[in-house]
Amino acid sequence: MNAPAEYEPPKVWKWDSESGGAFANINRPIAGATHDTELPVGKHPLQLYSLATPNGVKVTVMLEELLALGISGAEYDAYVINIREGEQFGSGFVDINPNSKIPALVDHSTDTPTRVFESGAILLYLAEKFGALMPKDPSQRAECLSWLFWQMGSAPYLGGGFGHFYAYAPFKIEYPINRFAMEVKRQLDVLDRRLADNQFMCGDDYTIADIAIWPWYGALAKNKVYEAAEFLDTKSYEHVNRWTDEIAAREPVQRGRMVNRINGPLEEQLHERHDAGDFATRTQDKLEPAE
Ligand SMILES: N[C@@H](CCC(=O)N[C@@H](CS)C(=O)NCC(=O)O)C(=O)O
Repeated sequence: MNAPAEYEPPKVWKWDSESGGAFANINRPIAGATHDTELPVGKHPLQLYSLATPNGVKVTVMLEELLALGISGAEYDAYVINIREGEQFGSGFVDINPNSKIPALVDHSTDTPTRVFESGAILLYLAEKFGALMPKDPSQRAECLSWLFWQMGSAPYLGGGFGHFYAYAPFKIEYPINRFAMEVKRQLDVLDRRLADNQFMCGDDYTIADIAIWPWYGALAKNKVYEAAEFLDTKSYEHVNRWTDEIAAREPVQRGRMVNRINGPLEEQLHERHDAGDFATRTQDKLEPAE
C-alpha cells in the first residue's frame, strides 16, 4: 500500500483552509443559518423542500407511490433547495431542518404545521399518517423498520465514505478507498443474500424499506452514482440487479425520480411539482439548463 504524505494533526483543529474536493465550498464546521430566506408555501397540505439526490428521491418516490394508491391526502408541492448554492443554510430552511440537509417536509394539515427532517423519519411519518407501505403485523413491521434503519446507518459509508474518497476527494488515497470499497461490497452482499430469497426487502410486499434502499444501492448497481459499478463489480450482485430493475419499472418511481431534479437529461427533470398534471404539461423550455 502507498503511504500518503505525512500529516501531523495539530492539537486543536481550526477551520483555516478549504478541504478541497467537490462540495468544499458548502462544507462548514458550524450549524445555523447564513442568510435570511422565506420558504414558498403552495396549495397542498404537504410541502417538500428537497433535491433529487438519493435521499431526496426517497421522499418523492414515497409521495408518488401514495398518490398511485389513491391517497389524495398525499398531494404535495415540491420546491428545489439547491445545495450547491448553499440554499440549505437559508433561515427558512434551517427552521424546518436545523441540520441543513435535504429533504425536509412540512405538513400543514396538523393543528400547527409539523416539520419532519431526515429521510427515514419522513418515510415513517408518511407511512404511519396514511397507513400504507409498511406492514401492520408487529413482527413484519419490526423487519421493515430494521431494513429502513439499516439503510440510514449504512448509506453514510457508501456516500460519505466510499463516494467521497472514490469520486469527490481532490486526490485518490488508497487507504480510505480500500476501506470503504470493502464495506460497500459487504453491504451489497448483505442485500444480495436477502433478495435471493425475498422479492422485496421485507418479503412479498414493497415497503418503505425498498423505497429507502433503492435510490442508493439501485443507483450504485446501475452506475448512476460515483461511476463505480465496474470498480465494485456491481453486476455480480444478481439479486440486487433483479430487484433494482423491478423497482425502476414502477411508474410512481419513474415520476418520483424526476421531481426536484436539476441535472442530467432535461427530459428527466421536473424542477417543481405542484400537481400530477405537471408531469404531462412539462415542456423542456420551461426547464433551465442543468448546472
Ligand atoms: N441523513 C440525512 C442525510 C441528508 C443529506 O445528506 N442530504 C444531502 C444531500 S443527499 C445534503 O443536503 N447535503 C447538503 C450539505 O451537506 O450541506 C437524510 O437521510 O435525510
